[in-house]
Amino acid sequence: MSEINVLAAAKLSPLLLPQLTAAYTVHDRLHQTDPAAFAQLAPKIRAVAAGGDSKVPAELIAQLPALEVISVMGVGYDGVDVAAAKARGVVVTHTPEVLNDDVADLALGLMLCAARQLPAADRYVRAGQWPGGAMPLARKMSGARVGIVGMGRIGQAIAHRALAFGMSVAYTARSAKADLPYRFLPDATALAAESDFLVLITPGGDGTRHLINADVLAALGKKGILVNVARGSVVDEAALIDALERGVIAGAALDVFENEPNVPERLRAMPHVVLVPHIGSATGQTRQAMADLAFANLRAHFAGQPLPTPVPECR
Ligand code: 8YV
Repeated sequence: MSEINVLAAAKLSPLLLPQLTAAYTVHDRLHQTDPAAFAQLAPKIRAVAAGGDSKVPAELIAQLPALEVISVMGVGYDGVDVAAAKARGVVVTHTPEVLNDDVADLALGLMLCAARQLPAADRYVRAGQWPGGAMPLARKMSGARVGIVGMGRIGQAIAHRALAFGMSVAYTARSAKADLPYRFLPDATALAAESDFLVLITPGGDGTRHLINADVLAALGKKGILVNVARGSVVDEAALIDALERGVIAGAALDVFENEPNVPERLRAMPHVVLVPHIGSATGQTRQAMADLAFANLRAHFAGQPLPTPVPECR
């Protein structure tokens, strides 16, 4: 164990914590559990380890005068105040690429679940309803139109998979990507109007808060299905619940929510909505790769080597 003090900003993955504690002196959520002890120790903390959904606000950064690096085990880092970190010369790292397949796989899985009503079909068999007759007919997914909001690495992995289902792919993003063969639409409303499935995989944070609002859902229309594997904050959840209840859209499949791990009762009550607990990257293989990369960033920093994956703002 070295004398380098690391604050775990949230409950860390069991795939990361042992590596960290073997190399550093780790203080597990001390700022939350023992503020007095934290105040004593804070001047010695040189690194913060966090998860994709952890909060590392400006106030916490300000309490850590010796802080050098924040390592996020996740591709999303909207919980970290990167501007405050940069202003202090603190570098932020994340874990891109290694989870692209898993999140894209889940997106396609959720599309199938929503279109073919797989969770409801499973419940139908278990409840012994089959002998009483067949289930209502579902919706075909192959050949449908998918609109992807966010065409980064994961968006492209989703598009690639959708092509194998014979789907047509369109997208919206901050700007058109000339090297991609998919149709670009200028905003989410225009994209929704031409999509059967609207799949969200754009970063969270202030820039995309409630990007999907009542108007976008109205444009998606009564045959449309919303799939969110991005961040809960991207969707106005109250507007979504209202749209689902009133039949403004056909259905939704959601991996992320505005106030995780709390999912509104009105959403949970709707049988045509598919709900999963933020499992986009949650396979053993991928979480191991993410943990290893989060650790490799810290190790490189303290060895004075180039960081494997700083966030774009810190490159
Ligand atoms: C997990 C994620 O929530 O990578 C992200 O941005 O949302 C997820 O993979 C988390 O980061 C695991 O620590």
